[in-house]
Formats: sequence, structure tokens, C-alpha cells
Amino acid sequence: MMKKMTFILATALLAQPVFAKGVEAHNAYARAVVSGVQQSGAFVTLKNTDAKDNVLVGASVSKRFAERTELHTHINENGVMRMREVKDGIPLPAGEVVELKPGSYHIMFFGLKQEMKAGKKIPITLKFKNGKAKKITATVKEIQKTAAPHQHDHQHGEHHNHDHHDHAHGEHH
Ligand SMILES: [Cu+2]
Repeated sequence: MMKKMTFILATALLAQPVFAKGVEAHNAYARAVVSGVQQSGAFVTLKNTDAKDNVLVGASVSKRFAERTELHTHINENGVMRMREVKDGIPLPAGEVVELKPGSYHIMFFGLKQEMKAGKKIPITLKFKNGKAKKITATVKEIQKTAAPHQHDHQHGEHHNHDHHDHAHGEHH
């Protein structure tokens, strides 16, 4: 009995450095857009479980989905939200959670080849500064029903819609 417990403990301790390291990805989703719209965005919550800072330096999808994938952020420029490519990547400080979300950091698709319908699964490869890569699957969902993504003048409205959606969802319960 003692021996067995010691063995389990030792295994757990040995296993820890292997499984606790790296960047975890949770809740990956992409914005549904109507047919003909060429751009969309994807979002994911990343947790850097390493003791070292890391950076999300790139993201890619199969050419079957989109021509090009970039990492973007939104900045407030004199009260107007504008989108910018983040050339230096998205910082992932050690031990911290970074949420890619509408109005903030996001993965951006250009030249969509397929309609981004709700429920569709998009495999995305994330690349990190430490040379590691991670495959995630984003589920397409409706984030905003009307305007095309990244009409940045409407960013404020997007937030309202999003909040409203969450609220409405809560009321169902
Ligand atoms: Cu963008």
C-alpha cells in the first residue's frame, strides 16, 4: 500500500513539469459572417502556464478557409476604435490569461474561401515566440447579426449588441 502511494506521488511529481507547461487555449470561436463577406475574426482565451513570458507571433488557417491570417488589435485613436495588425505579436506574460475578444486582440481572416456559418469548425494553428505551435479549433458562432466585421466606426455598437446578447441569454435561465 505504502509503496503504491509513493509510486503514484512520484509519478505525479514527475508528470507535472510536462503537463503544466505551455500555453493553454480555451473557448476558441470565430465570427459568423454572411456569404460574400471576405473578412472575419477569431477569438480565444490563452493562458501561459510557463514561468517564462511568451508571445503569440502568428496564426494560420488552411488556404481552404482563407487567403491570409493576421493578428490584430483595436486601438482607441481620438475616440475612434481602429484596427491594427500587431507585427510584434500578442504578449503572453508568464502565468497570465490573455483573452482575444471582439474590440481587442483578435485573429483576422482575409479572403474567406468558405461561408463562415454558425457551427462550422475552423482549425487554426497558433505559433509562439518560443518556437512552439498549437492547433486549436474555433467554432463559428453569431456574434453580431448585422454589420460586417471590422467596420470600426461601429465598434461601440458591437459592444452593445454583445452585452445585450449576454443579457438576453441570462434571461432564458
Ligand atoms: Cu482585425
